[in-house]
Amino acid sequence: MPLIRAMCGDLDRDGTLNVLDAQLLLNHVADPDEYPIDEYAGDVTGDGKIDVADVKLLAAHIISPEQYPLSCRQIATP
Ligand SMILES: [Ca+2]
Repeated sequence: MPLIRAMCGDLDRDGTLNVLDAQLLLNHVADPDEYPIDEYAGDVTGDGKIDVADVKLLAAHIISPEQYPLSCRQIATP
């Protein structure tokens, strides 16, 4: 069975990007211990850390995907 990687920005892993994903990311930024997330999916700016910039980009992307593309880092596959 192949390993299924989280989709960039899809924090609730339901296969779509919507406001619930942005809410989860915001919750995580506010309290990382209480709201753990997939770090690959959450770092939508691709700078190696998850902060308010990721929340803003994800929210902008949900509204206008073509204008605000996500750029999660590529992770080397074994
Ligand atoms: Ca980031």
